[in-house]
Amino acid sequence: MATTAAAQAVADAKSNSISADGKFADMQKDTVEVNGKQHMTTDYGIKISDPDHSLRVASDSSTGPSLLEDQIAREKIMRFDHERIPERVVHARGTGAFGTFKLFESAEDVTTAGVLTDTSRETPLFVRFSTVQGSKGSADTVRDVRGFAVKMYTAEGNWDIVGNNIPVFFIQDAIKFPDVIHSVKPEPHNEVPQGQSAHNNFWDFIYMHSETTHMNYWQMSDRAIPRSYRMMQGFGVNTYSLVNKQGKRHFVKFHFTPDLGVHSLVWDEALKICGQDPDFHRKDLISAIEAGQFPRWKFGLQLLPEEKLDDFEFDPLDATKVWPEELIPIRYIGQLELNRNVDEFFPQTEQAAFCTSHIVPGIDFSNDPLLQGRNFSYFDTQISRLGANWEELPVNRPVCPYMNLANRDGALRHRISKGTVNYWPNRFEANPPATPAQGGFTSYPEKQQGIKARALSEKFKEHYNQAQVFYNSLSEIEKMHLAKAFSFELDHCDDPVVYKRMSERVAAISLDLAKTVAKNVGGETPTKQLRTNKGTKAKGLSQLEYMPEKPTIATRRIAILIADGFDYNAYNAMKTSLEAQNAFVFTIGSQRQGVVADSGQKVVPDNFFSGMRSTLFDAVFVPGGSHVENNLAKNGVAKFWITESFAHLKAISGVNEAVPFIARQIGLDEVQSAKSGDSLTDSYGVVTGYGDASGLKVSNIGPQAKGLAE
Ligand code: HDE
Repeated sequence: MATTAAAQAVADAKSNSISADGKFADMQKDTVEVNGKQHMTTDYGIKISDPDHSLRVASDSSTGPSLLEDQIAREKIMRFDHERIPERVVHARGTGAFGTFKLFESAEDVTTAGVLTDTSRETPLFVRFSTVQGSKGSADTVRDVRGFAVKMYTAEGNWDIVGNNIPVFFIQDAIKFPDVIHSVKPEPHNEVPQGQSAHNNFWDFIYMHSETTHMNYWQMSDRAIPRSYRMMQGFGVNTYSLVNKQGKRHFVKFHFTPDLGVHSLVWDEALKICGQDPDFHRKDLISAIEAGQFPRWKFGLQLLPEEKLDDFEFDPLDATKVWPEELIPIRYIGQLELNRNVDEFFPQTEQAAFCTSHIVPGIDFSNDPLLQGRNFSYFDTQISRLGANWEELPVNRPVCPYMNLANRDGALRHRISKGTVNYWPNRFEANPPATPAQGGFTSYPEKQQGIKARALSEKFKEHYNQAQVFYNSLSEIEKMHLAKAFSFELDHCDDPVVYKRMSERVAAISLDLAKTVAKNVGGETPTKQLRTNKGTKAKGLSQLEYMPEKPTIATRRIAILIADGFDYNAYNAMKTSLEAQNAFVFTIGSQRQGVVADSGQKVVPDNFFSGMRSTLFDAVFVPGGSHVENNLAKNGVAKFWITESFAHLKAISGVNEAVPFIARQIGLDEVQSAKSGDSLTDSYGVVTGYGDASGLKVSNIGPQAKGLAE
């Protein structure tokens, strides 16, 4: 019987019986509706008649002590006492969604993995995005690396790519991971700061470890303050292997490139949003999926034939280095789409658990020393966070058939395995292993030689070249942001040893940058470049290279400011036009009780001026009407909406009476001098005009929205 079941499992896996919503169907087995009319019960099933009072000795005239026999109250409180599981030691703050992976082009020339060769499949998946430093309750928009962890439920087992939105890492050897994380986490004596790398210990670590330089520059760039999870790249970071039918191995790096382009916040916005809406990124993801605006990423491979491993001046197995796209181009073969929000955060996102060591046949590891260490760490951390049977939890279990007669016991085992043996081989030949032909996993037979030593190969010792190329490749605006980021961070360090020698170290990359930073943070102004910088640039490093093919305002948050006496026609025309392009439009009024237009229509705003801030929107529109002079112009908060939007380079638009109002807030000559009857004025992302507003179509705002990343 068991043999037949196992054979069936292999046959099922081979027949690719998993559909795109296969994971959803799988989790339905464990999903219950809580909004129905089913009576409330205890966890052991008895119906509860009074959920509001503990059992106690009581009468009409006195309230006596509670009784120990009250299992109903004790169950409720004790379940509550144990509601939390340990938060992830890093990447504690995050959010996830389900989706699918589609393959457009088979990669059978380099791998046998079904998920990368069978173009008829749609593989269900789960993705969790996260920050690294902060705890579970910290804010979304902090300056930090973002996690981009993907779990694909393939027909041959789960495949996890546990990546980040930055293609390199701080350290080269996994043994340094506790140090780098301790240095960035809140300091041990006072548990400060939260969600920040701007403190002595982190920058001390960076100084002590020049291998962190490259990653540190990415982290100080705009990449570390994304506008949205939907607008950032994902990178596997580590080097894996792909093995084809002939047994030939290619080294590989995995890439996810967002269709919406790569966009960031400006730092002042990011800081303010931390307080104004700490859940900004999670809400952004949830609302886009809810609106059917599914985020998508192209999936690509950088491939390096095994025999070329030594052909570069850097070691391709060093995770502090990128593989330059000029030398190893990205081959895009598939698409990742997120299209279903979780039903419940705790079981589906908090209990989601990833492992770099989860690979499927056709994919293998490399000797990347960081990956080798990660392969131990993730499995171990899941056991301490979720227990031995963590892989049985609905979000973690595979959709393909799985069975291992030896792995049965352990805390909180759910599955009931029938059968009398729990070892292999056994007299029934139950639960036999699979041959490679039957889909059994075999490791790539790599020949290894060397001496046992605590060492890395020579090429790992070079730490600055790629950091210089990264910095050289940024646009002037990105460089300016990076200089400000370094200055902010080092300004928050109060130990002169830390900020003085670190600002000096910047001269290893750029003397100009080092001078700016030293001046801002109180270092000694350096006089010479510590290391020659030849000015070499490379492709794919500046995020401005990742503007979407077609600029779009879909899912961008656009605010329309109104008060009593606003021009209804202009309001309505703009709102309708924006919504037709799938923008998320919010009416922000002087009060939420209702605002009356000049022509008498009443509109109930989504929020009032002080309830929402300009920081939470990508653009703002002000219709004309008497509301401008009677209300907005007298309201400091409304005025600040415009000034602040302008300071954050948002697209701003207004018509008629709104034009001089906008002009006054931003002091822009072109807008100020625009006269009634002039055609559109379009300057610095501010689009204004007079008349019936018919010229103010979304097409005028589109180019401004495109410039938002700046
Ligand atoms: Fe992680 N990392 N990591 N990491 N990592 C964890 O595993 C670790 C590294 C990354 O959404 C932990 O389940 C070591 C690189 C993401 O659940 C832990 C090393 C990259 C997530 C762990 C690294 C990552 C984690 C903590 C150095 C980018 C969140 C909780 C060798 C490629 C996954 C957990 C999620 C989480 C260890 C370095 C990405 C402790 C030892 C490089 C996205 O196991």
